[in-house]
Amino acid sequence: MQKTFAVAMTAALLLPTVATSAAAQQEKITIEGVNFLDRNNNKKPDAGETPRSGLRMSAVDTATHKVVWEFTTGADGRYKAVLDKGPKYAVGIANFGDYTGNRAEWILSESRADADFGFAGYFLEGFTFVDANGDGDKQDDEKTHEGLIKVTGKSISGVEVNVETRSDADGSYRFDLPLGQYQVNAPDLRRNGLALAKPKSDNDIDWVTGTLAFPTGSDGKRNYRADMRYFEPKGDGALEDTTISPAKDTYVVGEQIEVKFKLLNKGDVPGKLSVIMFGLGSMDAKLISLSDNVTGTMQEFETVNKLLPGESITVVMKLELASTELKEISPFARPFIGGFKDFDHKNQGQPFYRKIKVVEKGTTSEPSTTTTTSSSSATTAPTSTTTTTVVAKAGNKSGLASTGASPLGLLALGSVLLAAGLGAFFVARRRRS
Ligand SMILES: [Ca+2]
Ligand SMILES: [Ca+2]
Ligand SMILES: [Ca+2]
Repeated sequence: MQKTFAVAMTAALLLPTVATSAAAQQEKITIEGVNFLDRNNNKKPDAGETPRSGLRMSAVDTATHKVVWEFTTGADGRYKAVLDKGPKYAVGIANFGDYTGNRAEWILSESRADADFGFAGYFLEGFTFVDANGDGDKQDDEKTHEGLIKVTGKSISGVEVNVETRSDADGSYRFDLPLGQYQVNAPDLRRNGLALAKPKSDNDIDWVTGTLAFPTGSDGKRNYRADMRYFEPKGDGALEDTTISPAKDTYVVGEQIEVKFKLLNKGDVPGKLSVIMFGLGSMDAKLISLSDNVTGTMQEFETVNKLLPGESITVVMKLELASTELKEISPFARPFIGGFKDFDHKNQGQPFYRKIKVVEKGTTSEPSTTTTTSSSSATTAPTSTTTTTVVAKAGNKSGLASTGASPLGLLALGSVLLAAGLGAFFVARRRRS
């Protein structure tokens, strides 16, 4: 800045000298041109290429190094220097800022009308509209929207860039950006019931992230394209195949179980799914682990990633049972996916709810080792004897009658057929009493 200021001061002091020394009949030359953003990089100002305003320009006599003309461009980006014929001049721009130019200066001693400066920036453009027929292009009857397309990032000099625009009536939009690193974000049109359509070509923005980062800094490209086509999705998340392992009729407090189920995207829009564990109170179990494809608590969690249409994941949760109050394991997928309503509410997991029976340790109805081991061997013996007898006789009906099996034996037989362990246990208890 200081240097520029010094140059300007020098120019101011010199100007009167130039003026007085210039004879009235001094022949003049005119150097003029335009400063513009050269989108198509052909070094010529074309229709639609934005003029660059606010540029400080100067003409320097190359022999004397004296500044003989200074100017700052206006909205049209144009300049016009009328100079004495004779010297050779260097006409240039003080500071290109976050741009590069196609040339640093013009060295001229004759008039020139197209002494232009083309600036290089980045150009992002494309179309955004509701692609009702899904063909990838915008037909006249297809609507645009009011959503704002946003670009954020930093220019090479570190200036924060945060700009936004709407599309024109034809669905087109364009950004002129200084050299830098940027990301474009597609408008969020969920409130309008619109989602980004599945990409049909490289022009389409990623429908999962709705963003495009550019440039990478290595591709040498200046023109970027990102089309943002929308459609009305029919979201459908589903939950299936809930299992509890080990599979048992009865579980004991303190026991660990593994609950597994599948989350599926059966709709046409990518999105996260969230799950509520119905019937699982905070005191009913302790969460040992949750598979890393979901995040949240024991009672409520969501997928880490969006699921693509047709994609499914298996969620595994390990629980330590803590209460006999737990009656059902019922994972339920919330009827929303990717922020859109679920089209089919019947497949959120309801058909796969699992009943569960949890009992306190020691009250299990299974043959209890504590009962038998605490009993004397004499008491235990009749249990096994009875069971053995009944089972043996069950195989021979006539034998059963002839040997005169006790009514107790017959009762035991029924119990044995229903639940062998249970029957035997009661028989043993009754005999003892
Ligand atoms: Ca051009
Ligand atoms: Ca279309
Ligand atoms: Ca569903």
